[in-house]
This record gives sequence, C-alpha cells and structure tokens, in this order.
Amino acid sequence: MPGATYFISDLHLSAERPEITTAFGQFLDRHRDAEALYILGDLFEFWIGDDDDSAIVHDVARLLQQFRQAGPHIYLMHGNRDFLLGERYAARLGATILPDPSVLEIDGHRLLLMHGDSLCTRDLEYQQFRTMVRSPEWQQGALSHSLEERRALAAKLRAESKHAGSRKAEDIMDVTGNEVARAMTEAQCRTLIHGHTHRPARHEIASGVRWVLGDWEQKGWYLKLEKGEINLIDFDIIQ
Ligand code: LP5
Ligand code: MN
Repeated sequence: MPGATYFISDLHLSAERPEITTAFGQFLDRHRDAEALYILGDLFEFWIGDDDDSAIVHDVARLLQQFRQAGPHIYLMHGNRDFLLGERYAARLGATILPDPSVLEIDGHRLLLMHGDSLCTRDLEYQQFRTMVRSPEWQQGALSHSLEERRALAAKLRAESKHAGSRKAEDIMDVTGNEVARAMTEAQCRTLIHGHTHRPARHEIASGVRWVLGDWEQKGWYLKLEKGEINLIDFDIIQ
C-alpha cells in the first residue's frame, strides 16, 4: 500500500526564523513513510542562486537529503521568492523541479498544482514585475553579480514588496476567480492546490475545489492526500 502524499508551500525559511526550519525538520521526520512530498513554492524566504553558501541553504539541503534517502520523492515548484532555485540545488536534494502549472494524476484524480502568484491577475504591478524577473535576460544579469550584491538586491526587493503590499487593496492580492476557472478548465482538473496568498482554505467553486495552503508562521500547514481523500491540516510551531 503506497504511503500518503503531502503538499506544502510558503515556509519562507530563513536564518531569521530558525524555529520554522526546526518545525520543517520535525515535519519531515514525522512523514518519512510518505510516498511523495510536493513543495509548491517559497520554501525559502528568498533565493539568490544555487551558489549561495549560507548556513540555511546547507541545513535545508541536509534535512531534505535525509528525507529523500528514507524513501519519499521530493518535487519542488518555484515560488515568487525562490524562482531562481535551479537544477544544481535540486539535484543536491534528490528533488525534481516541477513547472508551474503541473498536473498530477493520482488515485484516479487530476490535481492542478500551482504556486498561486500567476492567478493574482489583478495585481498588475506584480505581474509586470513577475514577467521581468522570470525572463532569462534578467536572470542572467542578476546572477552575474556577486553573492553580496545579490543579497543586497534581494533585501531591497523584499523591502519594496512589503511597502507595495501595505498600499495594495487586500482583494487584488488574492486570486482572480475567472483566472482560477480558466486554469482549471484548460488543465481539465476539478481540483486545484496552490499557496502564495497565505489564506489557507477549501473553496467549493463552479469548476471544482480549490485548496489553498497556508504559510508557516505561528502555525505550519500541509495537505495530506491518502486513498483519494484530501485534508488540510495545521499544527502549532513552537516559537
Ligand atoms: O513575496 P510577498 O508575499 O511579500 O509579495 C508578493 C509579491 N512580491 C514579490 C517580490 C518578492 O517578495 C521579492 C523577493 C524576491 C527575492 C528574490 C531575489 C532574487 C534576486 C536576487 C538577485 C539574484 O514577489 C508582491 C505581491 C504579493 O506577493 C501578493 O501577490 O503583491 O508584488 C510586489 O510587491 C511587486 C510590486 O508591486 C512591484 C515591485 C517593483 C519592484 C521595483 C524594484 C525596486 C528595486 C529596488 C532594488 C534595485
Ligand atoms: Mn509566494
């Protein structure tokens, strides 16, 4: 009997929040009998390139290597914070990078997996920014800077994003209903799983069911898929 499949996103791991990395390590230890783990973006608070030599990058690699060695497959999707995470780091973990969107066929279901940022189509400023930073030209330019310069750029972009977020209306930072319906229809999926918005929930909509993962802060969140049944589960993170 195959083990369960787990979905997580938006852990935003960083040196500033060691308790989240600890909670992640405990989560992995508890689920070593899993069939697979899908990380749907923003595992890291930011990613400046696979050559980053900071401790958090090594610590998380070690946690995921150990987990992979216990058996479960690891799939990684990019988020808007760690879109630069590359094949080199994925190979180090024994993980497979998944495109956004991806369709997972499992137990007779077709699940549409996304980070979720591309669904926020009313956030025009963000979508412009996304197009820019996802272009190979921009990425090549960014990666040509020293680690120190890239760290500084990431910090500036994070500060800019927080500032921008504080003056945006709440609803434009959520997914657009029409875009959700369009993506589900195009992928021929009745179930969508995504993160990014930090609004964990199960929504019944005309096109099926939309599951939203939560970000790991005071609580950790995951979706468990077992025997065709999906549940959204949260747990406390010791601060
Ligand atoms: O991430 P979150 O949840 O706070 O907000 C997102 C959108 N913001 C982002 C930006 C990221 O947070 C920045 C971190 C990127 C780290 C990667 C570093 C790689 C580069 C290092 C070099 C190799 O994704 C936010 C959305 C929100 O989700 C909800 O969907 O609203 O969108 C924005 O904030 C974008 C702004 O609206 C527009 C940003 C303009 C930036 C202008 C550049 C300023 C440059 C200063 C430095 C030179
Ligand atoms: Mn995100």
